[in-house]
Amino acid sequence: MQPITKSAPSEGHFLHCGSFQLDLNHPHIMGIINVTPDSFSDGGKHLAVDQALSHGRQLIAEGASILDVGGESTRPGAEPVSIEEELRRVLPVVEGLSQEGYLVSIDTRHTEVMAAAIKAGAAMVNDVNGLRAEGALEACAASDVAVCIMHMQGDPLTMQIHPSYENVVLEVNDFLNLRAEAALQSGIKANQICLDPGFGFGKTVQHNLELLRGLSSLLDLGYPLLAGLSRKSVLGAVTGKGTDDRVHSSIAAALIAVQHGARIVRVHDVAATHNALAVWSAVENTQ
Ligand code: HH2
Repeated sequence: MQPITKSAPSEGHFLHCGSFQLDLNHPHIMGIINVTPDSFSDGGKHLAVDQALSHGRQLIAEGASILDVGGESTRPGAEPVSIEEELRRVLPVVEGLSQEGYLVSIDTRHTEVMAAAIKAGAAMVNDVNGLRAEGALEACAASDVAVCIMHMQGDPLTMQIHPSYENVVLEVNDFLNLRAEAALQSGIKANQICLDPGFGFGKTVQHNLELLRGLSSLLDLGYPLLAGLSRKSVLGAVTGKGTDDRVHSSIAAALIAVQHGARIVRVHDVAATHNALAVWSAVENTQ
């Protein structure tokens, strides 16, 4: 895997993220920093600012290209937090890690948090709600950050009650297509957009497996794909393991996602994923 560069590329395929260019000829790891008391697998571990900062440095040392900072759990059934509380949790972490020169992504559904995080140095906005909140598209278009547009059926409080689709891959495809179009209309450039099918967000185990199997068909939309399967319940359903015992299945899922076209994988276990992708890259590059 190649490190990210800070200079504009002359050729190739890049995701433009503020002053960073992510080289999409190689898969990248987005390391997760949940500054929350209640995230499903690492809640409470990185609540203090200095803990979150040192976790971020460690994830970079282990091979992450992007640090995804979130202050609101979106696990199924999670209660929303106030904007003030979310800002209080994420802003010092976004600012600190950006100032250290890292590519920081803000994981939020809220326009106010997006705008404040961009001001604090975030180079990517990762929105599980697909930039559908009022003003979200405009807040992102006002800068040159990258955006990750994710599919979710329903909202975190209720999304796992009765997820239903006629054809999950087609419906996710159509949603992402419409949202990417809306992003372009708002002034966000095509080379700033990546798309995510939203594993676990309003999907049954079967829906998640179908989506992973059909992931490469989403490449036809013409944008890089991000996949987040790390430690998710679909892996628990397949292996029978609890959240803390899903590292191996998460590595398998990340590898399958990359094999099926994902260029960014959002993970908790960066070192292990980095090793797995190094093997994948070595095989791909010796063809
Ligand atoms: N999954 C989670 C949060 N943000 N963003 C993207 N783009 N894709 C995902 O699949 C995704 C995401 C949920 O995982 P996590 O952050 O570990 O848990 P929690 O929401 O409980 O904080």
